[in-house]
Amino acid sequence: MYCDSDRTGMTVGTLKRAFLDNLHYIQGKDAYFATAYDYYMALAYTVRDRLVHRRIKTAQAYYEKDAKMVYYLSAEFLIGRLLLNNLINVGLYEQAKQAMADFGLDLTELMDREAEPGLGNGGLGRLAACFLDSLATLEIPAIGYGIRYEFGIFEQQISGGWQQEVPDNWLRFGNPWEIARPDYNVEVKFGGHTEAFTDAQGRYRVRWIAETTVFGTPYDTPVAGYKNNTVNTLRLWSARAGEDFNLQVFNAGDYTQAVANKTFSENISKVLYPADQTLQGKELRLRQQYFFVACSLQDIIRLYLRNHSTFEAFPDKAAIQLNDTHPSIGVAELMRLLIDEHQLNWDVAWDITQRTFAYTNHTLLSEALERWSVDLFGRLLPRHLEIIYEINYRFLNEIRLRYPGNTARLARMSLVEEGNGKQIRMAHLACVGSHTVNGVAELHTDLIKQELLRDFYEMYPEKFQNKTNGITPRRWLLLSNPQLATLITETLGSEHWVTHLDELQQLETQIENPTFQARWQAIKQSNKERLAEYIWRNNQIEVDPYSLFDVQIKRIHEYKRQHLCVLHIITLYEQIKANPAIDIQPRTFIFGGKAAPGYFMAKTIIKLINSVAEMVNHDPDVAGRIKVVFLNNYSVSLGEMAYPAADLSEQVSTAGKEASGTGNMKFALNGALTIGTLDGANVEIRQEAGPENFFLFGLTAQEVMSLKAEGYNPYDYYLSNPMLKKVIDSLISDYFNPREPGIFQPIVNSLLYHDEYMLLADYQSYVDCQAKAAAAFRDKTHWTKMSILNVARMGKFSSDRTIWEYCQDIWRVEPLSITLDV
Ligand code: DL6
Repeated sequence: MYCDSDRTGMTVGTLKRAFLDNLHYIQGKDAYFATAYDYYMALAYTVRDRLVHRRIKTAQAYYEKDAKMVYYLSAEFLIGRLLLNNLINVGLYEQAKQAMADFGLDLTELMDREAEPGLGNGGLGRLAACFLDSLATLEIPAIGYGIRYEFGIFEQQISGGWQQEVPDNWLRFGNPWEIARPDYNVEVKFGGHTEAFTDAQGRYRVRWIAETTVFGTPYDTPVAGYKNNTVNTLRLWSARAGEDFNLQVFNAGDYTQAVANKTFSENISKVLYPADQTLQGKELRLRQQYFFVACSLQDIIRLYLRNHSTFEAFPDKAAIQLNDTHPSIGVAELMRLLIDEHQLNWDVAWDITQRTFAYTNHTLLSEALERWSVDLFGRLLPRHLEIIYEINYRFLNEIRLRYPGNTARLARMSLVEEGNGKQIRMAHLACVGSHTVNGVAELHTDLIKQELLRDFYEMYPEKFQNKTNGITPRRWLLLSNPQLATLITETLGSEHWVTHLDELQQLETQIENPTFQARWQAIKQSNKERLAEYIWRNNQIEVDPYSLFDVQIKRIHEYKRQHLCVLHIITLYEQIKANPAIDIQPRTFIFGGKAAPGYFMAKTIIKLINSVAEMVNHDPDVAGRIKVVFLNNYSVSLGEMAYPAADLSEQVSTAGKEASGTGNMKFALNGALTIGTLDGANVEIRQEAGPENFFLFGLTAQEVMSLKAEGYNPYDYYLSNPMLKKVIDSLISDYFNPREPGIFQPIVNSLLYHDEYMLLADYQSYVDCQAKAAAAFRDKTHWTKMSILNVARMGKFSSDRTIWEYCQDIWRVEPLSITLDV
C-alpha cells in the first residue's frame, strides 16, 4: 500500500501538481502571497515525498532480509545543501527545472533559499557526508548517527580583516528534509553513582543510579543513492529534558529552576564545537559524545532485537564504525548495555563488542588526540569509568604476558595516562575495543603504525588497515561542475562514469584533440568567471578571470600553512616593488576557511591575509597583476563554486601532519593542478596523476623528523636567504599593518624562533616550485593537457571505492537492491 501518484510520480505534470498542493496545504500560500522561500519549501516537500516512499521500501527490505547493517557514528556530518543533490540522485533534476520554468520560477534561485546545515568543522564531517552518499549509491544497508546541533559551525564575518563569529541559526525557518520520530525517543543518564548487588540468580551485578536523565529525539534525514531506489537514513539526535526530572523540581515549588534545568539538559545538542584538531576538554563536549552514542546504541539494539532474541548474532548483523575517537565511549557503553541491561557475562560481552566496532583515526596531531580527565569522567559517567578500568586491567595483564617486565610499554599503552591528573586515552580505548583500526591515506596509516600507535601495531598487526579517503563524484563533479560533467558524459558516451569513476581514464584518448582541449578550457574559463563575479559581489574586488587562480580553501591552521602562501605572495610583491616592469604571471590568490574561535594564531593568519590583500590589491606598482582575496564564511556551497574555478590547488601542509585531505581530491577532479608536499593523500594523487603533472616541493615526512631530531634552527634560514629575510622583515616593520603595529609579531616570533611547522625550511623550495607552476601556466595547451590528465586519473578517489573497501575488508556487508512495486 502506498500513497497516490502525486506523491511518488516522476513526470513534470505530477511534480507541478504536487508542488502546488504543497504550496497550498503545507506552506499555506498561493501565488499572490508566496515568497521564494515558500516555493523552495514546496519543492523540497515534493522531493521529500519521493524520498520517503523509497525510504519506507528500503527499511522494509532491510528488516525482511535481516540485512547486516553499517552504523556510522560521527559527531559531525557536513552534508551541505540537499535540494539539488536530492533532485540529481533521485533523477528529478530536469523535470523539476521544467516544472519550475512552467511556473515562471528559476530553480537556481529557489535552491539559494536553502539554509546550509553546517553540522561539521571540515574534512572529517564532510568525509562522513560523502560516505553516506556512497553507501546509498552502492546499496549498502546503513544508518548514519550523529547530533542534530541547533547551531552549526559559526558564520564567519570579516571585520577590519579579523574573523568575527556569528551564531548559525540554521533551523530558524524549519528544515523540510527531516522527520522527527518522538516515538523512538530514548533515555540517557548522567552522573550519580553505582551500586553493587546480587541478583536473583546469585550473580554479582552493578546498577547505575544516575543523577539526571535526558531524552534523545531522533530526526531522520533521507539519504538517496544515485539513481537507484535505495534511500538510507541519517539519524540525528536532539536533546530534550526528561519530564520526571523537571517534575521533581517543579513539585518542590521552584518553577524557574525547573525551566533552567530543562535548558541545561537541552544544551547538549545546542551547538557544534567549532575547534577541529584541538581538544578543549569541556564537560559539555563529553556530554554530547556520550549522549549521541548512548542514543544510537539503544537504537541499534532495538533494531537488532526485532529479528533476534539473543545477542549471539549481533556482530554478524551490526558493524559500528567510530569516526575518530569522538564516539569511542561507545566501547564502554555497549559493554554496559550488554552486561548491566541485558545480563551477559563479561567475556561474552567483550567478544561481541570487539567484533562489532571498528575505528578510523583521522589525525596524528597530539593536540587533537582526545583524553578525558578521570575526575570528569567519574563525575559524569561513573559506571563507564569502572568498565574502562576493568577493560584496562585485563588489557594490561595481556601486555604483561606478552612483554614480561616491560613497565615502560605498560605505561605507554595503558588506557589511563598517569601523571598530573589522570586521563583516559580515548584512542587507546577505541583501538582495544575494535577489531580494525584504519588510517585515511597510505602515508597516514604508515605513520600510525610506526609512530602514533606503534606499540598497538606491534601487538596486533592484523588489526591495522589503510583506507584512503575519497569524495563523492555526485556532489563534487556532477552537481558542482555541470558543464564539465556534460562534456565527460558526451565524450564517454554515457554517464556510467558517475558511479564508476575509473572510467574517466578514457578521457586520455582526447588529450591531443584540439576541439576537446578548447571545450575543456572554455569550461574552466566559465567557472572562473562565475567565481570572479561572486568575488566582485561579495568582496568588491575586481579580479582578472584570465589570471592564474591559485586557491587555498580549508580550515585555517598553522600546520596547513596558509602563511607559507602569504610568504610567497609577499615575495612576488617584493619582486614587483624592486622592478615594477618585471614580467610576471598574473595571479589571483584566493583563500577561504574558518579559524577556531579560540585559536589566536589562526585568527592572526586570517588578518595577515587580509592586510596583505589590502596593500597588494591597491598598490599602483602591482597594476592588478596580483590580487589577493579572502572569501568569508567558507562552506560546502562555496566550495562547490571554488573547486571548479581553480587552476592551482594549494596542498602545502608540513609533511606528516595532514592525515589525508579531501579538498586536494576535489580540486584535482575538477581539473586543477596541485602544488603540494608529500603529505596525506597528496602522495597518492601524485602517483595517480603522474609526477610530471604535479608540482612537488618541500621536505618529506622522514626529512621533517630527521631535521627536527638534528636540531632545526629556523633563524639560520632567515639569515642565509636574502629574499626570505626581506619578506620577514616586511612583517617586522609593520609594512602591511601601519595602523596596527605589532599585530604580526606573534607570527614572526613563531617562525623565527620555533617554526614547529617548518615554513622557513620549505620556503625556497616552495617559491621555486611556484615559479615552475607560473611558467607552466603560460603554455596553455600543455597546462590543459595536464589538467585533463589529472581528471582522467582521479578515479581512485571516488568515495565509492573507499566505501567498497570498508565493506569488503572491515564491515563484511553486502549490497541489497531495493525494488519499488509501483
Ligand atoms: O579523514 C578526513 C579528514 C582528513 O582528510 C584530514 O586530513 C584530517 O585533518 C581530518 N581530521 C580531523 C580530525 N579532527 N579531529 N579530531 O578533522 O580528517
